[in-house]
Amino acid sequence: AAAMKQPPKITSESITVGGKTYATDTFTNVTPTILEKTTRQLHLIPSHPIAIIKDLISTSFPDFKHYDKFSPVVTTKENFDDLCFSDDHPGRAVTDTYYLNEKIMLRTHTSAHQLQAMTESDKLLVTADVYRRDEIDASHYPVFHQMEGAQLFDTKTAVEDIRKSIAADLASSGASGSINTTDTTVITPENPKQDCHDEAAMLAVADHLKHSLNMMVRRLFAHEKDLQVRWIEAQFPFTSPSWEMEILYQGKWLEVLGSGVIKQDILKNAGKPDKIGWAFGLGLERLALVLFGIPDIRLFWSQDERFLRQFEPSQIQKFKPFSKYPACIKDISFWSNENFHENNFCEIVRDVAGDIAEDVQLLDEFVHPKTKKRSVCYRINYRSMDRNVTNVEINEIQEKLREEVVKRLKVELR
Ligand code: FA5
Ligand code: MG
Repeated sequence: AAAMKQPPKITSESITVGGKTYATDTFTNVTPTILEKTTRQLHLIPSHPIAIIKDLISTSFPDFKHYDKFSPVVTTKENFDDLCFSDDHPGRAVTDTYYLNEKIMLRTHTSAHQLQAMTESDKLLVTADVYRRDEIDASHYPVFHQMEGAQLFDTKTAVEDIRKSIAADLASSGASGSINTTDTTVITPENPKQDCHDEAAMLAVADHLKHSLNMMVRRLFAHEKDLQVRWIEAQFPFTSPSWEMEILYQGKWLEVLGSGVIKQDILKNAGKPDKIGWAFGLGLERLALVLFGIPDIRLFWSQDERFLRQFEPSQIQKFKPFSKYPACIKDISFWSNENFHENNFCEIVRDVAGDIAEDVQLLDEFVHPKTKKRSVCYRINYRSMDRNVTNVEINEIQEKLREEVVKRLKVELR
């Protein structure tokens, strides 16, 4: 963790992060703005909303080993291959993932540490910052935080062990009826049982997974009298069957986590072929936005005392908005080309403007009738969370953006 605090260095030949140096190549697409985020470690600041949620959730898993200091720099083997991602899985694309080089990347999920943690523990949590190239708006940010959880059981005794464990939990927690889930696990051809699994053991593991996570959200949302939760079928390369949990919040179903029965190949690779288990990965920002009433995901990264001073360790309290500084809006139009990808454009915006870029919207596009060239126009909303931005300053950023867009995307400005 201390190593992660050292400022990253980036040159055309190499990247140094967390005290280690990696050679760059044609895959390299991390930027200084992104690498800087690796030093922040919000989940390790006790009075930060991300860490508060992390601590509250972990009280629902008292005897789990909690790993929260893994480096964000992982191999493509750890992030993808070990988790049964196919070679052509879209998550591997350079448009979606930050690469230091062909084999080294910033983790896109905490599942990248599943295998290592499972070789050591049968009950584990992993909390970490994760990185994904993405669009820009109030609910998307290229860095967010996940908590992974997994629990393994002896295959032979799983059914009996789980029955006892759920009964004990229900007895000690009093009523079980205050959560509204009418869920029985149904196995469908799209969401199958693994051939190697005994059906009764698999169903018991699925029950234990849903039971454990229902208890966790019920604790977290203790103040919501009739919290609505539902489980829907999902698909992940590393679990089968798989589900997502959604909670009803202000009239909308909000996806909170992905989960499922761990692929047996992963347990074999972890040296635990005689175990069966579940895993989940949840988004801490999603829960923090809802529980603290935080309106913009960029606020988590604010260094403004008016934000940071509001929170105390282990306590959920509603965020009190402070006045927003005015926005400055600029448009940019250019002729795009076949290689153009919106995420690459957004990356340049982040790189030249940093957190001042609040929102990027495609305003207009058309194809020239004669030349067949495609023209796009993007509107960028610039606003600081911490101070007033001047028009002069934004004009400079916009000018720099225009230069970089031409240089890096090889497009023609209009
Ligand atoms: C995963 O990342 C899987 N690794 C989860 C998993 C773990 C499944 C173990 C099975 C077993 P997904 O991409 O859906 O799945 O992300 C998981 C959660 O992270 C989401 O439910 C959401 O809460 C959060 N999340 C995903 N994308 C974002 C984003 N752009 N911003 C904030 N939170 C996000
Ligand atoms: Mg998902």
